Order: sequence, then structure tokens, then C-alpha cells
Amino acid sequence: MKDYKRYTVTTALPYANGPVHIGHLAGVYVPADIYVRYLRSKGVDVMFIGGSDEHGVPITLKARKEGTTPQAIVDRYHSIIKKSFEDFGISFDIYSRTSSKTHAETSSQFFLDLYKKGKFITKTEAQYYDEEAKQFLADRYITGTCPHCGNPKAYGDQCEKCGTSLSAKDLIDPKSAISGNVPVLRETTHWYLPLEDYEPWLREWILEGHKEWKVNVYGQCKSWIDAGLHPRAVTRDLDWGVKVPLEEAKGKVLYVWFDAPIGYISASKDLKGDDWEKYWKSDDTSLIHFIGKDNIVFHCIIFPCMLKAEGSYILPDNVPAFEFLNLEGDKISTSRNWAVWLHEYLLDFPGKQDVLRYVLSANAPETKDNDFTWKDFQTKNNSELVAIFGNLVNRTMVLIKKYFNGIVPAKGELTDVDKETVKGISEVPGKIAESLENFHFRDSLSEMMNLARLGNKYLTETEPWKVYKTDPERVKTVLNISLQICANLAIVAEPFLPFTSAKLYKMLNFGKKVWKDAGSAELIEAGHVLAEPELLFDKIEDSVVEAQIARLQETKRLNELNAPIEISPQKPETTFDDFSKMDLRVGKILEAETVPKANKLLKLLIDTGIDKRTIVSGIAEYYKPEEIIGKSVCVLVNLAPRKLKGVTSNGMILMAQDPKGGLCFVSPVEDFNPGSEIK
Ligand code: B3M
Ligand code: ZN
Repeated sequence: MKDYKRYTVTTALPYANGPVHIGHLAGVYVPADIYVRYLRSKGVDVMFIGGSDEHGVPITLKARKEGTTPQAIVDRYHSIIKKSFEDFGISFDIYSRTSSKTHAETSSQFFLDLYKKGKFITKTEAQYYDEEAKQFLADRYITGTCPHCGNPKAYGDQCEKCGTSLSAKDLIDPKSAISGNVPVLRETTHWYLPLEDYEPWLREWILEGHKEWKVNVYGQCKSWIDAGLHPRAVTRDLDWGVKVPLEEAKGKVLYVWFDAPIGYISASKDLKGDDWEKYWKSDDTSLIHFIGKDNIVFHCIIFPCMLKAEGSYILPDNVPAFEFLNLEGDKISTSRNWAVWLHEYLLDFPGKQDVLRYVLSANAPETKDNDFTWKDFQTKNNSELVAIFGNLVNRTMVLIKKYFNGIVPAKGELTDVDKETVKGISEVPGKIAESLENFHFRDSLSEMMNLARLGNKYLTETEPWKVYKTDPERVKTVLNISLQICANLAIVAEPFLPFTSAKLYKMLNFGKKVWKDAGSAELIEAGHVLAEPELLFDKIEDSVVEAQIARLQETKRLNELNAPIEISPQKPETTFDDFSKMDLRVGKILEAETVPKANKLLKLLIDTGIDKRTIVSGIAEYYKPEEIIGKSVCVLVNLAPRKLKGVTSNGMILMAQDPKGGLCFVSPVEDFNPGSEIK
């Protein structure tokens, strides 16, 4: 790690069009928070920036869908997101928002500066326009088929299926996301940053100068640069966003990806006042962006080109972008509600922030996509946090209370095991630090847990609970050393498990220490009085995770029911007379049984109101006989009798097709008496 005087650490600003889920946490906020807490513990001057991205089409689309204003949407989600981050212990120095006044000023000034320096070009071009909505269709306002992978739901700026960044005119069969209409082309003028001018510089700065960046990040940058860079529009014809500060740009706003990263700067101004500049313009500051992999190009190419064009800013020193976290084997999706939402987790698991922080760090999608499952969540809690970390602390605290009344005993002469353990303690902080400084969060977490493992191994080998009967002096040394391990854990676990660390400090009755104190076996003096032992973690029962799994299964069921279906063409016209020849009645199922040698059929006895008759229906795959008795159904009663597998069927039950090709009854909403007519 180079010796920087200070750090500016930013996290991608989540769009305020929905709450935050575990994918966001695992890929951005948890690792960033770990990193920042570690730096603070080292005594480094660090500024930790977060905030909501409140502009852009995702917000206006959501508002339109809900029949409300973009402002109402961002107000709602900004407060949910901000509060859930706070409750989860993401320790931002400021959590700002891009609808703030400072941001409007900062971003429009930034645009003006580049404009005055002649850094933009303008282009007048035909762009898609929705004549009904009277609006240009930027970015997500237009959907169509991706030319690369054939995904029929690609957006005008990106295909979420194959990850390719697109421009609206690449889409096959474009449609307006507002009206569904086929758009027309209309001329409009926009301001562009000519990225191609920066290519030689980008090659030198990234491809030559930042070979240490993560492989996925470096690789994406290289393929962008090698594919050839093009002018990038920085304005849009929209009415939600930061107004373009030029007379000739009425009705235009800054492109959301132009204003959003400037949000990091605006937030810094709000936080630091006049002192903000050294965090952005001083070479002894390290700028680090934590982001997900879909944001790499914006943070590694476009924003740096903006900063370079302006000229007085530092550039990112590293951009540790993460891959994606899946949930129970499926891609997390806001629209399909396939997610674990942070604000809901906090309600369902009060006081268990650290369990989720732990599981997400252990499964951090550092180098490849990874999967979160509730079973794994339970296992990591029960067999790691409870059985390793919690167990060490609990045994140590309880034994000191039992044998020494909660007063820390003094060490005597050290045996070989003791010496080895003390040496082990001294090595841990360095190992954790090295991994953290290289953004290897999973390794650093397991080094932290190795300290707890060391403690458990030590207790197992020294067996103080047995030895006490014969040699209480020896037990003093053992418990002193294992308590020193607990004290070390309070320090080194803090970045990962801040709530647990705080509890542990309290139990140890121990003033807060810093990173450089860790590694010592002399942290707590003999004679020090401990507070009451408490459990740090408790077991998560099967029923708790099963409830979460059941909830996801219900989501999946609903998604399948609402899945888009192939619509068959309308049949040729019929007449009212033809229709009224059919005698349709409400009927009640009185009996149901399977038909021998016909696994698709059920033989039903139906009360039609007119009579009680047998109808054979091809529904055995969808219903069990016993579950349908007593159900009201719709029956075509005057259908000519037919013989099916030897049984005569006197009518037909009406069925609706479900999206998976299955069938379900069409039933009257209220439970009418059999015989009532259907017209
Ligand atoms: N809001 C995109 C996203 O949430 C965007 C990040 C902005 S960071 C300046 O993926
Ligand atoms: Zn695609």
C-alpha cells in the first residue's frame, strides 16, 4: 500500500427507485464499509461517501408506473435506503442525494467548466421520439431486441441479459416504454464528450499504469478501449434531472451518468465545507470507487475522462468492482421481487446485522458470481459464528467468571503451546491487513476467523476445565491467553462485525483500541474486572430459514403465474346465436375418482342443478380427487355424450390455461347454487 495521507472512498449511488437488497450489499457496501472501518482503525484520514442517485429514467419510469411524481419516488426510497444502511452499520460519513441543491450547482458548474474549455462537441441527429407521449425516448424509455443476444427486452442504453452497452438505434424492433408504440425519428442536438480523444491517455493510465487492478476490471477496460471509443452524449431531452446550464439547451438535462458520479464530489462539499478540495485535488489522496461490475465503464473510463478534461482532480487509484450475487440459484431481480431486501431483513432478524454481514463477506462475489442461500446463511451462523467465534468468547468469559470471579488472572511461566499461541496472535493483524489492502475480503475474513479458531484449538489442547482440579495456577495462564485472543478479536473483527465487536468490548469492559494495538498478548492486564458474559450469537433454527425459503417459493409461484404467455390468434368470428346454443351452468363436484388405465382423466359426479351426472375430465395432472370435492365449476351441459376410456361423459368442465400449459377450473367468484346459468 502506497503511503497516502488520506482516502476518499466512494460507493455506487443506488438509484432511488427501490430499496437496497443483498446483491447491492455484497458487491459494494459491505466490502467498502469493511475497508473504511479498517482504515479508520489504522488512524488514516478517510472520507466515506454514499448517496442516492435520484435522476435518470429508472426513476421517471417508476413514477409513471405508479402514477406519481419522480420527487415522490425518490423521497420515499431515499429515506428507506438511508435508514436501512444506518441500521445495518454502513458507516458513511455522509449519505447524500443527487437532488440536493449543492449537487445541482456542482454538476452544472462542472458541465459549464468543460463547455468553456471547449471539451464538448455537439451533434444534431435523429433520435427516437414518441409522438403520443410527446417525448424523446432516451435510455430505458426505449426497449427492443438486443442485436447481440436476442433478448427481446433490452433497453436503449443496455442489455441486462448479456451486459452489452447499447445505443437506442442498435435495438431491433424498438418500442416506446411509455406507450408501447413504434417510435418515429426526430432531430435533436446534444453535447458529447469525445472519448476517442482520450484513448492514448487511457491506454497509458490504465493499461500501462494500473496493471494491479482486478482482472475483471482491467479486462473490461481493455476491451472497451480496444473496441474503439466514441463520443458519449452527456445531455438528454428529459424534464427530470439537472438542467443543462445553457440558453440554447432549453428542455434538456444532464445525462444521469454525467451528473451521478459528480454526486460524490457534491456530497464531499456538503460534508467537509471548504475543506473538501484536498480529498479530490491532492496527490496524497487515494480515491477508491466501490462498485458492481455493471458500473465499470462509467467509473474507469467515462468519469475519469470527465475529471481529466476538467484538469484539477485526482483520478481513481483503484476501482474494486465486484461480480454479482445470485439468490438461491437465480439472478436477483427487483421487478420479479427475487431478492432479500435489506429493510425487510432488518425487521425479520433484529440484532442480527452481523450475521448477514458475515455471510455476505464470506460469499463476496469477488472474482465470479456467487450464490446466497438461506441454508448456507444458517450454516455459517450456526457452525461458524456460534460454534467458533461465539464459543471461544463464551467459554473464556464463563470460565474466568467461574474460577476467578470475573477478574483477569495473571499469566505464569509460558509453555510451548502458550508460546506458539502467542506467536499466532501476533501474526493475525498483518495477514488480515494484507488481504484487505489488496481487496481480498473473503481471505481477510477467514484470517479473522482463524484467530478465533486458534483460540478454540488452544482451549481444546489445554483443557482448563479439567486441569483446574489439579493445577489452578496453570489455568490462570491459559485463561489469560485466551482472553487476550478475545480482546484481539474485538479489534480485528470490528471492520467485519461491528455490532459484535461493540458487544465484546462491553463484555471485556475494555476501552476502544486501534489496529496497531492488535497482535499483542498483553492487551488486558491481570486484575482487570470483566463485565457479565453474554452470548454474542445464537443458533438460527430450521423453522426460521424455512419461512424465508417458503416466501421465496411463493414469489416464484406468483412469477410463474404471471409469466408472459404465448397469445394464440383470435378464432374466426362466431354469432350470438351459435354462442347461445351452448347451455352453460354452474355445477358442484360431488364425487371424484381416478379412471383405471387413464392417468390423465378424472371421473366426476356433478350436481348440475338439472340432474346429477357423470363427466370425465382430463384434469388428473392438475388436481387430486380429494381436493376438488365440493368445488363449484362451470359446465357445458348440452354437449353430446362421449365415451372416454369406457366411461360415458355427459358434458364438459370449463378450464383456463395457466402459463405453464397447465389447466385450472373456471369457477364463479361466489359459490352459487348448481344450475344457475352462465351467459
Ligand atoms: N445508480 C447505477 C446502479 O445503481 C447507478 C450508479 C451510479 S454511481 C455514480 O447500478
Ligand atoms: Zn443482449
